[in-house]
Amino acid sequence: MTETFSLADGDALLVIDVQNDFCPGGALAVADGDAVVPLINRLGTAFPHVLLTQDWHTPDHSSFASSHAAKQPFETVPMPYGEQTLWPDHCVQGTPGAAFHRDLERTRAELVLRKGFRREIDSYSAFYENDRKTATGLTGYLRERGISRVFLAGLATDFCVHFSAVDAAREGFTAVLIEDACRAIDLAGSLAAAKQAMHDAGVIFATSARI
Ligand code: VGL
Ligand code: ZN
Repeated sequence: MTETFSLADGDALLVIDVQNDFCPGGALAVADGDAVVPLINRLGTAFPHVLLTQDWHTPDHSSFASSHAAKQPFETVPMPYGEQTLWPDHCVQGTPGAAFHRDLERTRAELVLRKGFRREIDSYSAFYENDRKTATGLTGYLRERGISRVFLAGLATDFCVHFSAVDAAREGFTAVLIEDACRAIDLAGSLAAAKQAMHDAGVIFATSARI
């Protein structure tokens, strides 16, 4: 049975990384990534709060394979904070690839949260950087604005959406993944692992038609 949701004042739509580089033609294109845009635009009209995140890396970011000698994208390297997957250069600050998809409705967005902007550390989650300790401030923002339930949509299901959803639940928010409004990279089973981790963290799985 799929749950139906009625929205209230404390509900926010958290739109993760709907940027050109994650859409077809982009540097780290997610298959069918742009298909989330009309769904998110429709959902955005129904929510009292809409928040966007933007992956926002320095040109020499340590999560880029190009910053490491003899490393290829999708290999991993040990970092002081743990194992880091290396990516093609993407979402470089101020470039067209880092811009939001042109059709993404953002007029009503009350917050644009940038992440991954420090060279030494990546940030998949909208709440904590990849050391899992450095806070972005989003928890405080949500609490101070009286938001208690966070619905997540965007790119990519198995990385930034996944880590954001798990952290939202850990921070004590009700976290709802809008599955059909997300698309995955699916690197070596990462989608199945992400779904398991979200399930284990208590994230609720939903579809946009029920909201
Ligand atoms: C993402 C890999 C690298 C994402 C961001 O938005 O899921 N994935 N940077
Ligand atoms: Zn990134």
